[in-house]
Amino acid sequence: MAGSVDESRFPGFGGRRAPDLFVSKKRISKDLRKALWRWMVTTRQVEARLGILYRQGKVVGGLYRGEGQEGVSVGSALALEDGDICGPMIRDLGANMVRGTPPRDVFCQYMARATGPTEGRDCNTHFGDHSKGITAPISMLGALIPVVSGMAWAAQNQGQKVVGLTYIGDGGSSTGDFHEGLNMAVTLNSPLILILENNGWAYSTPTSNQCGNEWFIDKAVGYGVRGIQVDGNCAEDVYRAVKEARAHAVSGGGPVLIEAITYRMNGHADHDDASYVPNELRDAWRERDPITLQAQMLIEAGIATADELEAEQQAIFDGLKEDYEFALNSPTPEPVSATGGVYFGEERGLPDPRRGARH
Ligand SMILES: Cc1ncc(C[n+]2csc(CCOP(=O)(O)OP(=O)(O)O)c2C)c(N)n1
Ligand SMILES: [Mg+2]
Repeated sequence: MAGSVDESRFPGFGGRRAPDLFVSKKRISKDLRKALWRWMVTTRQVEARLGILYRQGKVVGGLYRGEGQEGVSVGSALALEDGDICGPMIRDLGANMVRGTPPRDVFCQYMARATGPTEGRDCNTHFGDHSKGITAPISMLGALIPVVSGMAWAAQNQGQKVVGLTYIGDGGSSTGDFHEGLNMAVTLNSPLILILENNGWAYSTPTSNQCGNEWFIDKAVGYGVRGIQVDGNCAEDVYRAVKEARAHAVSGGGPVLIEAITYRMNGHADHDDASYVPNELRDAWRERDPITLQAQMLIEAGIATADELEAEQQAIFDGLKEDYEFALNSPTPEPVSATGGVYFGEERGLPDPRRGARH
């Protein structure tokens, strides 16, 4: 049995055996190491701007952020290849954007504009684009697992060498759909990669109150699937772990469950002040911010200087202005269009305002 958890690396996760972390020395190109940092910064900044818009009353509905978990969402999505299917959940805006959703669409979506991906029909995370291989999240936790698994299995049956990647939280892994989805995936030998984002909390419920496993990777044994455990705040390790899982799944090895140990740096959503999370725990995790860790690695490797990263961060910040202003200046949908577009190929009640602008 391994020793106990290194509390300085995984604050709050003590009292169990040390995680059996995935380690690989596979080389990652300089460009990719930089891209990991850039996508994490972009994700953080889009969400920060959404936070401001939320407080101004401009966001319609809730705002669920993935702050602190960008290493998981960005690192995993960047490891996918053309044709792969990705089904992000609420903490995975980074994956959604890496797969091709532009920030402008994200702002339009959250402000329920007619110019957004759902044209104002949904107001937060429930959007996707099959042409980019993005499957929209399903609110019922766990329900996306059998869907993405089925899509990946269908693609495999058509001879495609692709995987389906989706995500679940520690809390969501206690649902029936998690069990049924993973069980179905393994019996079908579906090329599914399921990332279990273990951030210690399911809303205000700590892990110890809803699951008896020491680590969630232990569930992989129960279902007979390959399990990989990774430091979710190291985007490069997440990237390597997903590459490894991808190779396993496309070569017919079946599904892989990856437990990414990470932390939720905000409340469940912006309406939750997370007063139940001890401040010292959040502060300790701030020391392991995935963006700071990646920046340190880039600087130490001589890939970028602190000044260069600072300037690039500012450029990303400035670049988003045009996107959220576009959304702010976009119309909300015409009420008469609400009943249109329900069935495939059906005309909408009014001309689609995006068509003129985009097609
Ligand atoms: C089946 C189901 N039960 C409850 C909810 C309400 N709900 C949404 S998110 C959430 C907490 C999820 O926690 P976890 O799975 O750990 O993900 P995290 O929010 O930590 O990323 C709950 C209870 C839901 N959407 N679906
Ligand atoms: Mg959780």
